[in-house]
Amino acid sequence: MSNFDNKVFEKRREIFLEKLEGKAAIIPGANLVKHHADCEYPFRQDSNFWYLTGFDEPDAIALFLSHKPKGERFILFVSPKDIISEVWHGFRWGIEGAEKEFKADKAHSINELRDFLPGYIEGCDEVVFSIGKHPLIENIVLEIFSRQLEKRSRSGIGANSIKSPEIYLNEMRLIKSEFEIMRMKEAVNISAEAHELVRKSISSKKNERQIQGLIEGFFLEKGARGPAYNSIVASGDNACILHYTSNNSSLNKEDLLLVDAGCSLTDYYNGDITRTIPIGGKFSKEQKAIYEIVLNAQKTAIKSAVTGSNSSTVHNAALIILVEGLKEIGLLSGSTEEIIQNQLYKHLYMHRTGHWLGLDVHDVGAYRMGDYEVPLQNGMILTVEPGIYISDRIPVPEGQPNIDEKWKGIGIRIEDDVLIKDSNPEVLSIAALKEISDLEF
Ligand SMILES: [Mn+2]
Repeated sequence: MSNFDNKVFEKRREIFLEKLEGKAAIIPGANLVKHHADCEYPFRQDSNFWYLTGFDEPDAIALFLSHKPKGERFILFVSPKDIISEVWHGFRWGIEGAEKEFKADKAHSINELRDFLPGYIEGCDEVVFSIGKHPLIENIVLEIFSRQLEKRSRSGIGANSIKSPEIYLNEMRLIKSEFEIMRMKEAVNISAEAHELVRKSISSKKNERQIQGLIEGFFLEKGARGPAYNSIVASGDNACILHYTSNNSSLNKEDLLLVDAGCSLTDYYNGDITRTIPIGGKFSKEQKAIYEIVLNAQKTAIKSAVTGSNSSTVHNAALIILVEGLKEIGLLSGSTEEIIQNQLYKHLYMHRTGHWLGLDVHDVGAYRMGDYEVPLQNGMILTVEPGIYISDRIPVPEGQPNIDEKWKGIGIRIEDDVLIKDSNPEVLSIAALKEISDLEF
């Protein structure tokens, strides 16, 4: 038996097929990726493929044939059963399992893709396939498509264009169903508990790597698949490297520790949380000043994450507080409007304030299209993660104050996962404490 509720995937397929309106979609799963020699990275299914099938094996392809009658619309190509292979690499569902357990209307061996694909897509209005993302089968798809184009010029029937599946799937995945919200809460909650564990154990840890071990061990203990992305465990000045992942410096009591980590569940729902805590239990005067600015910016930004608002409004809400706070302590000068307009803060805050979160950590869905801002709607999940990073890596913009040594090496980010819910954004990561009084000991 598969571990996941088939009804969830059936419902999604139904909606997707309805949206396709006569088109045929080819959605490939992920392949194994080589780590070194004959060793591979842990398997990670493609999120779109997972979303529609719940099938967790490499080298599979799903077809969605909205031009065919009911009962002939969902086709799976999978690795066939093979005892020797399974002894070496593990269980496979095979063709029969794909039909019985995963409810494919028909399943085939992946080795037969070239034979069956032309017949399946014949008669569709358009082909739906992501060009440039699936090099192993793109040639096959393009070859079949161009053969049908030739036929079309004689018969007048057949697909004459290839569209991206993102048009249909991003829209679906951006709004989380009740079931998905439940799974996201689980992922975020385990992630938040891991941050609490770090806070409570920090005084006995000597190296960033031990913290990473603690967090990722906790994820596994809780039954998660593992970290959703490379955990960032950055003490002192390392925190000013946004995607720091070497995680191997010793911890100094005078420094802060920035941890950006979240787990991925077995069904791929992800948490993404950042906390910054004083390693020795006390913030210095300068650290506290910066922390207060970032926390204030983050809380204000979360409040603005309401239905009908948009991600730029949330970003700007944070930005205004950050800039005004930095002006107050002499790290920026001039009018707030001008500083924001000319991006004179970018040596201290160089990223956006949040992103969608779901099956992908930077989940699918547009934030804006040209000048049009995508409005926040109930069921969207947005991270809110302002920060300030003070180092001399990026030159101070002309006219802005030089940075006094006492500020350098402070890097702070606070990130929560927020469910959009009318005018009351729900902070899913609330279990990870962030008030100064909670972090000091
Ligand atoms: Mn994030």
